[in-house]
Amino acid sequence: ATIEETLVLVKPDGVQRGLTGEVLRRIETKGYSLVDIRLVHADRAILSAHYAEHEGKPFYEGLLEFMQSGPTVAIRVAGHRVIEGFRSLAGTTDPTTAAPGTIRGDLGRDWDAGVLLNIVHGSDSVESAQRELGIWFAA
Ligand code: DAT
Ligand code: MG
Repeated sequence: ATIEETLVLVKPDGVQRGLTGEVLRRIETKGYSLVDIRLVHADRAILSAHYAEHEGKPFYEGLLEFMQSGPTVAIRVAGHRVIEGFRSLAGTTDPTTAAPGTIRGDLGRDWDAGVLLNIVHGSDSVESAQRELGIWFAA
């Protein structure tokens, strides 16, 4: 079977802008299932685990600081090929050039914040999804 689970985050910019419902609406109208959801004010330990692959990059410290600036909504989402499918709904990383019709393309823009504020995160592989779900939905 190709039913997968992925981690979606509505990042602090999305929560602060009141876009949580809009992101949930897009996930639900696409036909994916919400399995679990929680509001997390992430600390550095969670974020350094989540973003381990980016450690040392120029935007890393700004990214961790921004992600601690307010609550994040973490969502466990299930569906057929949902990992790839949610990445497609989200659009590409830079919200200025993300395609219209996508979450980032429709709702995001560049804010000159030292880090790209792009509203959502979606896991990029089965391995990433399992690893990230363990971080955000740890007991
Ligand atoms: P994605 O979130 O599309 O998977 P990523 O994993 O490469 O992108 O990067 C994680 C986050 O870091 C991304 O959502 C926003 C920020 N970021 C990535 N590349 C950046 C860059 N060149 N400048 C500023 N922020 C960046
Ligand atoms: Mg990524």
